[in-house]
Amino acid sequence: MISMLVTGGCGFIGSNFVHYVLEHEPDIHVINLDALTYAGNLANLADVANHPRYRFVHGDITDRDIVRTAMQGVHSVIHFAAESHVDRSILDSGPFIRTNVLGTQVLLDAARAAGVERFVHVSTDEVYGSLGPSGYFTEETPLAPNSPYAASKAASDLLVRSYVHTFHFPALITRCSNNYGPYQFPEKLIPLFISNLLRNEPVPVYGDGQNVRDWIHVRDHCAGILTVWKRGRVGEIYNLGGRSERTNLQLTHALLEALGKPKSLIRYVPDRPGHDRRYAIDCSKSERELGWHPAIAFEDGLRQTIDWYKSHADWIAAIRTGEYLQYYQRQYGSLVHDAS
Ligand code: NAD
Ligand code: TDX
Repeated sequence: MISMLVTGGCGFIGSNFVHYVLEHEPDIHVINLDALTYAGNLANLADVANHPRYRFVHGDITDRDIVRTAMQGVHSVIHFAAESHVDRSILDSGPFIRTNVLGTQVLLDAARAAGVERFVHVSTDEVYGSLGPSGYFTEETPLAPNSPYAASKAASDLLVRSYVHTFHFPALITRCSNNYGPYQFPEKLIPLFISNLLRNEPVPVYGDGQNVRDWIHVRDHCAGILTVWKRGRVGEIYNLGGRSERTNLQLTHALLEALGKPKSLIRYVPDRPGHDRRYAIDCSKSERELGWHPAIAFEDGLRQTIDWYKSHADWIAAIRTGEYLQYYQRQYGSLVHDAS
């Protein structure tokens, strides 16, 4: 039995990953270290809370004592824990630097001291900056982060790189494009728009809606991370992407159509400051070297995701209270009143 420490397992991708590992890897015992920030939700893992190969540790990755204790006997670390929302990093970058940079450093030191054999650092294509109408991010693309979130992720990537170089620390880095799927917090485009539309509320499209994102189903991302953990080479970076580019407006129209809602629910709102125009991932290295491929077609994945949100009204309702409403008011202002 291998002991795998997953950080941020109560978030969107982390909880999908924990489910994926418990389903597919009978020889892995998962320890989930999560601080339960606004984005962490125990309900995401309620169905496996008593699983014999799963243990939850409530703690912050910047807390050296908690991390040292959680790291005991751990073979591998899969590091998801982060502040993950670009708009929140524009409102206040402090928590992003603390968790994403300092937290990663604390984890690296503890993992090194504990003799961890493999450390997968889960990063993002946003560290590469923004593309024009053509071209793709490869693993060789220079880092050019444009938001405080992206800068904090790039900083953590560079820290990981330095530990590999300086200490021969056995780390690998994944950089993935935009994920979608079950359990995604409804601040991100797809779950925000679905949950608003289910209540016949308007959806806020930033700028001209022509920004492009490359969408990947979260299960394909989880499979990619596990493949990198199994077969990746230490010190390497692996891009993961879905080969599914859509403008935000194309995506919005697809959501409206799938939910049978009118275009009049679209609201064009002021653009996100520093809004990256286009992301598109070249994931051919991961395909060629590791045999991983994104398998879920975007249309199928989107339909399944819409169905999941439709059938999890309680999960959404439990989130759309207190802190969420305050954030929504701060971020979208009058749209809140527009909705009532
Ligand atoms: P999320 O915001 O849904 O979840 C983050 C989780 O980390 C939460 O459970 C939260 O409680 C936990 N956390 C936050 N700060 C913590 C701390 N100090 N100590 C312990 N736990 C803490 O994020 P997500 O969308 O699931 O993203 C997970 C990772 O994947 C992040 O590192 C993100 O940068 C990366 N990533 C995300 C995407 C995407 O499209 N969402 C794409 C590529 C990479
Ligand atoms: O209300 C909105 N209106 C809107 O037009 C929101 C929330 C977003 N958008 C636009 C901005 C982006 O062009 O939609 C696109 C997607 O936005 P987000 O869902 O906020 O994702 P993005 O900023 O692209 O970053 C995501 O992908 C990379 C994740 O949040 C990151 O954690 C990941 O690293």
